[in-house]
Amino acid sequence: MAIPIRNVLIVLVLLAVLFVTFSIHNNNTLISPKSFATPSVDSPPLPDSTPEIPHTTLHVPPERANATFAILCRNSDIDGVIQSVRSIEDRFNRNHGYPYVFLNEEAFDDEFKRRVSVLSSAQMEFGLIPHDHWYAPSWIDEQKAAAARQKMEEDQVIYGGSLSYRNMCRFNSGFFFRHPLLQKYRYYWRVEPWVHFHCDISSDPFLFMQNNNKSYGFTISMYEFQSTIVTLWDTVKEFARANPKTIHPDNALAFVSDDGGSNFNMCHFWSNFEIADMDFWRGETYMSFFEFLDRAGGFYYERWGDAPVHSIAASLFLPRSSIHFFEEIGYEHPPYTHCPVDKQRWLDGRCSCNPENSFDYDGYSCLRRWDSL
Ligand SMILES: Nc1nc2c(ncn2[C@@H]2O[C@H](COP(=O)(O)OP(=O)(O)OP(=O)(O)O)[C@@H](O)[C@H]2O)c(=O)[nH]1
Ligand SMILES: [Mg+2]
Repeated sequence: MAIPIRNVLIVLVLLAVLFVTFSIHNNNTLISPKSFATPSVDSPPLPDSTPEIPHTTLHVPPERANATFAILCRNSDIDGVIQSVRSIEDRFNRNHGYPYVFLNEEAFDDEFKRRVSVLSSAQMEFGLIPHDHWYAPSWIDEQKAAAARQKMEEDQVIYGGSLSYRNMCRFNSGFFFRHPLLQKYRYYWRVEPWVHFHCDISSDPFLFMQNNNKSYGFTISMYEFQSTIVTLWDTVKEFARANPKTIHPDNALAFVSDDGGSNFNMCHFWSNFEIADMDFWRGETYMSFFEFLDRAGGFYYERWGDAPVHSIAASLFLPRSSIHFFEEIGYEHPPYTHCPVDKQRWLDGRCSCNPENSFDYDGYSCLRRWDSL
């Protein structure tokens, strides 16, 4: 008996409907929420299945010194400050979270604060320098100071004609550690715009200072321009004669003088990098030394730098053992770089500097003298 074509078609349509219904059911099973909740062992991890571990749990080590970064700068230094903060964060502070204090004799603008704050989750404070901590004191004869600036400018002494540079050197010599925002800290790490930290800093230099009784740490040393500190050493000697007890018996005088103190050999620690104990600057000895120098007027009548002032003080008033050379910290303040020369250190620190270009034993460096103490 022949099957009518119409019946065949009806059967085919029924089969097609059954097939489609079955497929939809299966697909629904595949995309069911249950399948999402229990991925098979072999499934790649889903993006939102990774548990959130708080940043702080991962990175902040248990111990931290009472310390901060200290950055003196202007609003116009923003690009250099960003580059320096990025560098120290990458190589050290992202694992530690030490705070920052930015200081300026003019208020930091919102743009500066906004662009700097985004660089680190560490606390950042922005401070205004009190007027009298920045500008020349009343006993400075401005006419005499202006004449000195003009003469030094004519003689092409670096920053010789600049008043703001002098304010900065005096502030760094005697005032930054008295700023209200720095009062709560003991140790500071000075950072300037446009510096580079070239190696991973795996152990905490602040804790090193604290646990080893170090008061002053440096990476680069060099000779000062004689024309900027003509009467500085005579003034230092006057202070030392009047206050002989301030000179430490185990001092590092030989770093700054080759003849037992008659003359300054111009060696100093390059103070754009400093990790130091502010209790030393705040103490009676250094405060009276700074007041003595300040009264003599050389910050304005010459161009005394904070580097020779700090270095002479550290070399005379501290035991040599409390001054530390941070060999492992690759550091560049253009045009000079200290790069670890020890091969293992350089490798372990994943350093981006070339040890062959390290300033350490350059003819203009004072590190050889330091080594021979
Ligand atoms: N707020 C403020 N900061 C200053 C001023 N002059 C210099 N500074 C800061 O003081 C520090 C030293 O100044 P620099 O201009 O870097 O001096 P330098 O390192 O001797 O010279 P450079 O080779 O130009 O870097 C830096 O942190 C500057 O940002 C100023 O007039 N106001
Ligand atoms: Mg600088």
